[in-house]
Amino acid sequence: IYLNVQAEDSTGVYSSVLTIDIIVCPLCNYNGVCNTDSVASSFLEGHFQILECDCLPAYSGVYCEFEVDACETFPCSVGQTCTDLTADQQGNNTIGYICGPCPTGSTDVNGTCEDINECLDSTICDQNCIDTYRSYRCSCRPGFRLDSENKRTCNDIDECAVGTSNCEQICINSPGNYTCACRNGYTLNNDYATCTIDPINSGICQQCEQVCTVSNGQVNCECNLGYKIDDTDATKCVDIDECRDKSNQPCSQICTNTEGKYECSCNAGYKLDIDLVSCVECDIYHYGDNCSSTCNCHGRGNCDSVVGCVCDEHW
Ligand SMILES: [Ca+2]
Ligand SMILES: [Ca+2]
Repeated sequence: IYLNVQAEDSTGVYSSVLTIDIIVCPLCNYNGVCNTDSVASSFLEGHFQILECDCLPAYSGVYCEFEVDACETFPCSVGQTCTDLTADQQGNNTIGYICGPCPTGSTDVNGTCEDINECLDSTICDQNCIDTYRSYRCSCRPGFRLDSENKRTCNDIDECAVGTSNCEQICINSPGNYTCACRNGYTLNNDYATCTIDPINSGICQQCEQVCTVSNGQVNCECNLGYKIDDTDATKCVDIDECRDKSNQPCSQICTNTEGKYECSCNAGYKLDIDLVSCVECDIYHYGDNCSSTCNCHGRGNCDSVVGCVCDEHW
């Protein structure tokens, strides 16, 4: 559309043609005002122009026809809810959303949720503290085991009771450790575990297969830890099958008897705990026998502790 003007005087002479520029201010859907300094579209060599809209913060689009979803760009921290304000609620404010409270384990620092280092509180764990994203976990020094109920205190592992000591004759439990000792007539070796008979007794003790105690000149045969006197020959020792009594298993899952000892193992999806008798479930990143395989599901599935990644539908 041109708007041309030409004048004609009384003698019939025409003036030159004057083209009048038309500048249109759009309505901006009542959600903004037109910007007189900025042209959105220009036609007819600039003689017909449509101005751009300056939209209210809650609207976008050339003519402010779209209501902005302020949460679309995920302005809040991970784990925080985002609520998009209505245009009325927002008014002239540039921020059109409200973030919910910071998730557990984080705290608001200048509008973003920052991880809390719970370990700065030295009382939060009994022994060791490991700060993790939005959480923490406690761990224990060698010889201790984390309490499975409160996950905070560390309980001594009784190596003598669970049979994981390497003591030959006598085991004495202590907090975080254990010590070995020997029967009367024996001396503890430099390995602090095995025993050697005193030379004075070695002569009269030859009949005993393992341990020999002498009192009032009377020889008594006994056995090392993990062995018992043979029913048919009181000088001999036989291995105790710790796994045989099904009602009183030393292992929480799988028990394998060995000569003088026994070994515990776990079903797939579990690994042997540091006490060497209990089994703990694999963490969320590991699976399989003894949790030795690592899941890498690329965010498209969950790690099953037995079989590994279980993919989401369509993956
Ligand atoms: Ca101990
Ligand atoms: Ca055994």
